[in-house]
Amino acid sequence: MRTATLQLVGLLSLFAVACTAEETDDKSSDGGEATDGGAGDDGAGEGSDGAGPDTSDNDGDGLTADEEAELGTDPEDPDSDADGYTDRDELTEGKDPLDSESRIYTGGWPYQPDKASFNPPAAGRGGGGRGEQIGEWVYVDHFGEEVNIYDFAGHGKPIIIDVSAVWCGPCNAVADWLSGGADAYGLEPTYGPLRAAVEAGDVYWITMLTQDRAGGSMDATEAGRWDSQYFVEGVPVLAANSGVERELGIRFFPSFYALDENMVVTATPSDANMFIAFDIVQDDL
Ligand SMILES: [Ca+2]
Ligand SMILES: [Ca+2]
Ligand SMILES: [Ca+2]
Repeated sequence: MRTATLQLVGLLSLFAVACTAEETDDKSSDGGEATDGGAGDDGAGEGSDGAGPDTSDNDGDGLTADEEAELGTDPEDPDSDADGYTDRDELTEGKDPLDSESRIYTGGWPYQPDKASFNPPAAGRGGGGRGEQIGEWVYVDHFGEEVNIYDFAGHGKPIIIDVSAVWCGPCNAVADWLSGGADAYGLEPTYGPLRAAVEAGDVYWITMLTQDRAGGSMDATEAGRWDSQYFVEGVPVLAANSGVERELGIRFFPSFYALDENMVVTATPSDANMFIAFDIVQDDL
């Protein structure tokens, strides 16, 4: 990693002239309402005739054999429609476990049914510093759906949060590299393994765009433009506006944070090395 660090010194001089996160006083942040998933459906499977209730759960999806029989879902498959979400989780979120077009997130982001167990601080109340847990942010993604970032918790995977702005050239350059396009800053020789891990879904990467091309508020349409331009499978582009920017104390764009699966910050960028998060996550792969 020493050579990597040296290479970065060259990179950083490029970034030094880059983007300063202006303290725009943008009040339109759409602070997170904690969506804690609709009313749980634990409806007891109504008596199967004859032999008594079958409460077995062979596929471990949280539904009993009787419940699955009633629903028509597969008692031997936790995800009957193979859309990436378990039968039980789909029911909890009001989705159809027998229709792959009906899913918790159109984008296929991970889902955490027990967000409360992480005791997430309210959005904006996280410390944002190393060792501290970040707040429970809910932002609209490029599909126009609200995404709770605690859905990325508890899957045993590290998370990189990329706080960027549409107007920021270096942000675009890094996104271009991540999507397999041009590599203006020569990141690939050092961070190719990280990029591959993001592509493989072994590292969750969350792009949070805080400002649009003109420094104004983001929306789903703007996020969609970014996603089309820099598409990476499994990477949500969130219209984050300036809320998370304030919580994390961001001073420049792009700013990369590494989080562990408990949403505790393990790396923050510094003036000397904005890619510390990349190093921390990649060294652990
Ligand atoms: Ca099932
Ligand atoms: Ca499913
Ligand atoms: Ca479904």
